[in-house]
Amino acid sequence: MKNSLVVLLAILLTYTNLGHAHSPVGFVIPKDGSVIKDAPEKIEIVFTAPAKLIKLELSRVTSNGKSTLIGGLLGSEVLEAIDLEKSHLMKEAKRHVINTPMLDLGLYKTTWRALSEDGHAIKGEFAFEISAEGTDPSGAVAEFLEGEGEIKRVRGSKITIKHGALGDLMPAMTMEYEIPETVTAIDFKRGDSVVFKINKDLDIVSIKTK
Ligand SMILES: [Cu+2]
Repeated sequence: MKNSLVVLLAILLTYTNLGHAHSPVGFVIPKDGSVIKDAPEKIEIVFTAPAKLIKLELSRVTSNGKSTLIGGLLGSEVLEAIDLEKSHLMKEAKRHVINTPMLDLGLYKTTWRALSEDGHAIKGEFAFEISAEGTDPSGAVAEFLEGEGEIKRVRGSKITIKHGALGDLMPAMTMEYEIPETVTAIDFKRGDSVVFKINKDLDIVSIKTK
């Protein structure tokens, strides 16, 4: 347990996002850095705008016997690839759900590459641990994510919101959302404080000014 936590920490220090402000990722499940008790049945990567996954690797991180914090930082961990179906690749979507085979206890690292709508290559990694002592949820805890924010821009049917953390999944960030048909864009303007709710496809299901 202690050893794997050290490795997990090392991985997190190495791979954690450098900042969330312009992150192409809304959230991942299991959450980066989470220690969960039950093996997840699927992995989810949810982008803030449609993107095509072009590569996804899930690996179990095993100790090479001399793994230390420094060893981890130098990348001396041994990776054992987990076979994943390939059907999720090359589909343009915000939300990507990938079924996982039965996963044993252990530390896992997910590495992905994707192409954004405008053709930019984006990539990222996240890690989680399945442990008998885990207490984090292995899936999403709620169907909707709620939060508060400030409107930065309204453009056609799109609205850019600088928001705080949404639920326990999405960190604070500024991102663009589609305004649902049931809401009139006219009702919103730059600078408005709003409370809103999104589903896991990152569609706004309700929004109102505070
Ligand atoms: Cu967001």
